[in-house]
Amino acid sequence: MTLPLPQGFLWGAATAAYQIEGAAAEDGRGPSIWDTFSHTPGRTLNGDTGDVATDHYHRWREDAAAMAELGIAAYRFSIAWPRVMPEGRLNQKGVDFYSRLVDALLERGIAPVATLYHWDLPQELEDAGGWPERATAFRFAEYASRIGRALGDRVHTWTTLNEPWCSAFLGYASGVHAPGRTDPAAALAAAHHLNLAHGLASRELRAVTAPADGRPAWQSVTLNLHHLRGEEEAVRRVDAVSNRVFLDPMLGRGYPADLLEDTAAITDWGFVRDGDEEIIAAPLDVLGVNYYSPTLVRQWDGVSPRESADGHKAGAASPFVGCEEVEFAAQPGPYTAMGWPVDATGLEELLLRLHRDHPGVPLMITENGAAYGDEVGPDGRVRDDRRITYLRDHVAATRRAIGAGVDVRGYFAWSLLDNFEWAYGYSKRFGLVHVDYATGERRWKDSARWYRDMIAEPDATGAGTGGATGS
Ligand code: PNW
Repeated sequence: MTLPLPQGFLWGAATAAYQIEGAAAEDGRGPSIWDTFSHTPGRTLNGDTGDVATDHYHRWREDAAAMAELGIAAYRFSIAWPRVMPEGRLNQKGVDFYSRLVDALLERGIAPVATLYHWDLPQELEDAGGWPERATAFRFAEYASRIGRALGDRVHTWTTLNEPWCSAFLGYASGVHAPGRTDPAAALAAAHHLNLAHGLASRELRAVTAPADGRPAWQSVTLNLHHLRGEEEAVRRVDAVSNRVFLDPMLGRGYPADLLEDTAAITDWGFVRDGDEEIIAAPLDVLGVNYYSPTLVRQWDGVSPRESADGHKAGAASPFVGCEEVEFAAQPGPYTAMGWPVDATGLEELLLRLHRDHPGVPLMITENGAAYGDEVGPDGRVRDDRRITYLRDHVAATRRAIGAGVDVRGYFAWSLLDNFEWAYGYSKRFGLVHVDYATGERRWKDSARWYRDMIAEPDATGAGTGGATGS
């Protein structure tokens, strides 16, 4: 059985500024929390930093040409706040970089999907308290307004935040991401101020952007929703503090009562002021969903040694605040190089759940992909068959969800290029295109050729049928 794709479905690829650009001190860019964090000994693997990364800041023309060859309809990138507004001033050279990139995309018929915040908070805002501080949300809205005015005649889709869960809970609770703080109450305040920032920025963008082609720009936000399986009470708790803490206020339901109860010992939520929930509920045209793996949870008996399959070391601070009684259980493989289980049915189930819980909200898969230890063979080829299988099965899962009535508008592979994988530095390769970090040289992996062929003929590659189960 072949499942039809909706008209105008966007096949794309995604990246993020700090992971690919480099040029950390060029053309007036200021420091972000990720510059500070990566330059602090012990924070990233091998002390890797984004100082040079893939040098996309200088190689963007070549990268745009590769996108055109892939045949993608849309490119999802992020704008570096500290490049565009260091110390709160507009930096025209920074704006010009993104303006040239957007023009190059449009010339090639590729729709620009721009994310305003993919984790690179200007350092001076962290010095003033960071996301746990309410004022940061208002600084973000100013930035949104300025960049919206500069690019709003050409950008197809605006995404306010990428994965606010990571910003709040990996940044301020477990501390494995910048700024590396371990304060659960601060993490919950950060989550609220990220929500507020999203609402305020959406309002600004709606007011100042108007694509020249007459089509209104889509407003969106991207969440890394945890697809949870396991015991009911454990699922409910983790769902509240990782999914519904963002989903519910953004989609107009306010904060869930069970979340406030579960976290009452950590904070009284006094940082939520009258009117905030209305601002956060700004209209959304499409909800971005990043999916890599499912999560398996159960109640911990309080005695036996806990599994730590959620990626943080035993004894280290957990990002799942208020979930001290939950155990993150190991799942069957195969696994990617991140140690994440490969399970495409999780994506299908997640899409169906969103469709059921929030009918009428269009969805877009803004990231999906896999890291493997790719090597260039003696013949110059990168044979990444496992990535092809991963992508094929997840595209098939997406199409099954569409066939079941879920409104999915696009699918973006993570990532266009191998890049700086945050705390893992350059050790994890997610790209369709291989990058030699010594020379900056790009080389298509087999998966890039597969993705190109799939986009050209979605039904001819095994990704168009209901057959693949992906498990
Ligand atoms: C996402 N977790 O990060 C990001 O949006 C990308 O920048 C990143 O490169 C990609 O996924 C692959 O990791 C995540 O611990 C990092 O649950 C960590 C988690 C989830 C997403």
